[in-house]
Amino acid sequence: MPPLTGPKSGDALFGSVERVNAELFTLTYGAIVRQLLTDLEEVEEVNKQLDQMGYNIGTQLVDEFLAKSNVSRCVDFKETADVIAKLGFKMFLGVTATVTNWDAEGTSCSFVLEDNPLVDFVELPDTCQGLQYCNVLSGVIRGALEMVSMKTEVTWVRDMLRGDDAYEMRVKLTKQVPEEYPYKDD
Ligand code: MYR
Repeated sequence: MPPLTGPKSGDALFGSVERVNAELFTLTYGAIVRQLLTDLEEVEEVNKQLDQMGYNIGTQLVDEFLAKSNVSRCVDFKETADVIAKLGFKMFLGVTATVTNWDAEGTSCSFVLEDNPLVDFVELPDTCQGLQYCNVLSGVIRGALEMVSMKTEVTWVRDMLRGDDAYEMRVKLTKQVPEEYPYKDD
């Protein structure tokens, strides 16, 4: 039998499979955005749809995240933000984010991404001004956080596709529903 060619170690093979999946995901997302731009008249509508898609994904993703990461419940929003930036982004996007620009109350912060695999191969034509290409990601964060009782508003403040020097997503905690103690004290 001829010797097998290709990656020698399991790790290398796994790495290349992951990379192919990431590329497929990036290209598929690009195709979805393109289709929405064709189907919907207003860019604003496309932005809303991408955010809603992300929200739906986020509400599902959180279970997988909690199961795989083994993180226990965070004590506050700051800790949650760190967990998302370091573990959440890494698990689902393959990169980490920096948490920065906290407000005095500790209820608003930014996630900064220097590298964003979602936009590999993407160039926005001039006709797409106003398109929030990465809205799926902000939707994911909003959806995932809602599943752990945190209502948030998530907006993009920097976007390299629009010429900024990084991607910066602002996350504002608007409501935290306290978890109910499951047993009654009699
Ligand atoms: C807690 O506060 O109890 C922990 C909650 C952690 C929520 C983690 C949500 C994961 C979101 C994944 C982000 C993916 C970005 C692409």
